[in-house]
Amino acid sequence: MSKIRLIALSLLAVFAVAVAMAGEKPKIGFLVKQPEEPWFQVEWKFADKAGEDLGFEAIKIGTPDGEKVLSAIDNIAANGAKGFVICTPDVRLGPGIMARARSHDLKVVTVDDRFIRADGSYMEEVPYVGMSATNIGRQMGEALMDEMKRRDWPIDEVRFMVITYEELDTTRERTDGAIAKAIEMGLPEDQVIKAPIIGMMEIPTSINAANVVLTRYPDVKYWLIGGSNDNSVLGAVRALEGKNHPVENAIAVGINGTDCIPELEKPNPTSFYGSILGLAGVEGYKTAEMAYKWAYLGEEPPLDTRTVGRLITRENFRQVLKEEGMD
Ligand code: FCA
Repeated sequence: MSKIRLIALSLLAVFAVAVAMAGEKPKIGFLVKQPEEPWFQVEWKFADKAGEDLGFEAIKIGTPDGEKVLSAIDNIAANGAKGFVICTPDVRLGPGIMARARSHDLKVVTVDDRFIRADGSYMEEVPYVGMSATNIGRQMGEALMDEMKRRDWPIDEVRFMVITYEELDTTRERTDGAIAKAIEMGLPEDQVIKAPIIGMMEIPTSINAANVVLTRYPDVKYWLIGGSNDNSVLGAVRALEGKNHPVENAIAVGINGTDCIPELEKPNPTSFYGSILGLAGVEGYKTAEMAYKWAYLGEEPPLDTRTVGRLITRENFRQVLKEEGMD
């Protein structure tokens, strides 16, 4: 073989390896339980942003049940991913998810909903990023009570309906925090009425939960409404509308701040006063970055990272979303 041909061939080989390597972009999965919920869409958007900044690809898969989670894990492993972020559809799937991840040697970072073991204890060994739930709940309670006081409602004619989802620790801590804060700020404890959601946390299930309470308490004049997230609270607002409750005689505050934007944009105010905006963008970016750096660079993430919230209302939401880079 001529020298020139040999050099040409080896250059070609080097080129081929370079092309193959360039094609093998690092990959991580990003699995979420409710892909239709804007909260999770924001997380995905910012996971992509982290990928652009740091040079990896986020494979985004909606996984509304356990079977879908397991097949998604197999899928991303077959696609060459070395780790994933997950908001699980059921926290009790934690041990099973970890076993499947281990079988493919994948690193796992959890977001929003923390894995629990069969005995209900947290799987603290699995890195977690989520809301500072009690504090965010307390902010919701405070916003409701502040606005109630501003409107000068007679306290004995007020009831606080709380749309709960107590199966999930993060949402139970939020509603417990809201109730505790409202009581601290002067609401009598026996004026708190819980409305538990049966099934998934969605607007229709929340309408049902609220309707049970509204049917039992048809004569309440003033309602404060809080709940586990925006959709829980939006459902209760729709239920009040269904009963023709005067819009100005209810104050509703949600949590997430991502799923209520169309509500705040409505030309005529509804009873939905505001929401505690959580940092979906930061959570999406951070968890994707953590999974990537752990799986590809060997950097272990912290085990427990908490994010804060901020009240948004019709008056300030555009400005706050801009400040948080979420507009
Ligand atoms: C849970 C809720 C979501 C969001 C998230 C931070 O997963 O279901 O709506 O509030 O926590």
